[in-house]
Amino acid sequence: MSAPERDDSRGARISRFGPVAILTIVVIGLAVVLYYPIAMEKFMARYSGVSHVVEPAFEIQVFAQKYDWHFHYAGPDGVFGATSSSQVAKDNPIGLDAGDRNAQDDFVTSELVLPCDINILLKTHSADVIHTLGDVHGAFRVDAIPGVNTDGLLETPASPASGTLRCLTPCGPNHKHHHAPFRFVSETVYESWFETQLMAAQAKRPPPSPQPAR
Ligand SMILES: [Cu+2]
Repeated sequence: MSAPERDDSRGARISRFGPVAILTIVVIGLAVVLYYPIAMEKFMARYSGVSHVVEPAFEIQVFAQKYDWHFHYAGPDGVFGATSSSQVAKDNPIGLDAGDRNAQDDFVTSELVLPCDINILLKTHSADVIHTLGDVHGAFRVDAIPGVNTDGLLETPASPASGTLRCLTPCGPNHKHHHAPFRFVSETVYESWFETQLMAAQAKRPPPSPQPAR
């Protein structure tokens, strides 16, 4: 008995491979549709700057000077008080203007403390030479340049962490001592720390001058 003859006509080929071809096209189409937004986001992050992709939750002003780092928090109002080099003093290293209404709830620290799992914009300034705030692994770095305000976006990890941020640009004979501790903490710990800093800053603030008698 001879084997049944294979039908290689065009119609037979279409009916044999047609469903496979359609399925392949559908799968590729779905992959393109699903991956396109991710690919575009990566492209924008790489070539157009992160500000188009990630919105920071809030800002911290970072002040560098040989060989200190100061972190300026805006307080509950979210508005930074004015600073002026003419007001820089030993107990006011960034020259925060105590007379500015927006400065009343601000505080300044030498340790960077932030909540976990959040994006923060670090606006960086230098009072003398170029410094670079960063971690030794190169996962984060932002330059502090005299006369220029530089933005750095810091994404904190999902879990608590602590360590030391260092100056990554040689900035003078004591460059190796130019570093600052950091802590990434839970929201609860951050709120408690924030409250403590606020109260400490209020306690240090001089009492308002008495109103002249009428
Ligand atoms: Cu430095």
